[in-house]
Amino acid sequence: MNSLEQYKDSSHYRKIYEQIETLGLVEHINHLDEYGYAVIPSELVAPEEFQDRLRQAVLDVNERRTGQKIDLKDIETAKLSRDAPGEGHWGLLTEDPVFQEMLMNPTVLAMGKYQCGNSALLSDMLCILKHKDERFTHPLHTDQHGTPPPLPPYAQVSNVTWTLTDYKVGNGPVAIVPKSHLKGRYPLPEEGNFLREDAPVKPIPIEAAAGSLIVWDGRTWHGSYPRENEGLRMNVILVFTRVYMKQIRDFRSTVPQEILDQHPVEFAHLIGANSMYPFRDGKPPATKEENAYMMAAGYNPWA
Ligand SMILES: O=C(O)CCC(=O)C(=O)O
Ligand SMILES: [Fe+2]
Repeated sequence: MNSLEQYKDSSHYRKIYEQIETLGLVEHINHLDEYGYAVIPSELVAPEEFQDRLRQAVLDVNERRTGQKIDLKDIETAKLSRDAPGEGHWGLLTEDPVFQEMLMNPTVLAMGKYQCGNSALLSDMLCILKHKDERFTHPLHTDQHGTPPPLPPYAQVSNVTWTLTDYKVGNGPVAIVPKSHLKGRYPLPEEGNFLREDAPVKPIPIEAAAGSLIVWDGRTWHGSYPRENEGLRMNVILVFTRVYMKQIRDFRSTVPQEILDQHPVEFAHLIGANSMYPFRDGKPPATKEENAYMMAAGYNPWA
């Protein structure tokens, strides 16, 4: 028996699994377990109108941060003004309410929690805009930096990539090595450059229509192909992590109370606003209830 199976007979697992069933995601978690990634079609994610709001919000962030205005109608021909293969913008959560809605999207949360438990944290949220450029951006790596081998039999990080344009060969898609989550280690530097003729490890391009989620395990080896076609590839990436891990972004000291007030308490849990560590004022929390959701994580991978 797989060492994780024994923990499925629990309220923590059932809570997540019921949501997975309700949302029609069972075949996708099965694919994720077997291959280390899954592609979830846009019908199971969000309506077209929401997808357009997201695309516009990404273009607005890019304009605020780079000064380059790109019209939504031009994304199939646009070129970034920067002399690099792409632009990445971290820290999107407070840039636009649409990113907060995206975090609370049931399909996104179900996949993040399936991999990192009910106590999962948002580590950060970023967008990448990529244009035609021959240069290599991402050699093979995992997103679970600093987690030593042998890796545990569950994800410590989950990448939920929301595609905003079509991912296909030529469009600079993500490159994934199927089943590499089972290797239990990070790729070695000499295994990274998968574009070399004699590359020791060859990934496959992951095709997904705009609006899909591409979800992968923090242990999965992946990279990215250069974009050969005109126009932009755009995405928003939500990185989830386990409650005991350090988040990429310090949301606790930076998200204003007025934003927390607009969301259910789950939002505060997700960004770690009420995490036990680091201690507030150097002291443990006053009541056990405050951290019960985090303490539960020590007993079950889905807690
Ligand atoms: O842009 C890509 O295709 C891959 C980016 C990546 O490595 C990641 O999101 O973790
Ligand atoms: Fe990555």
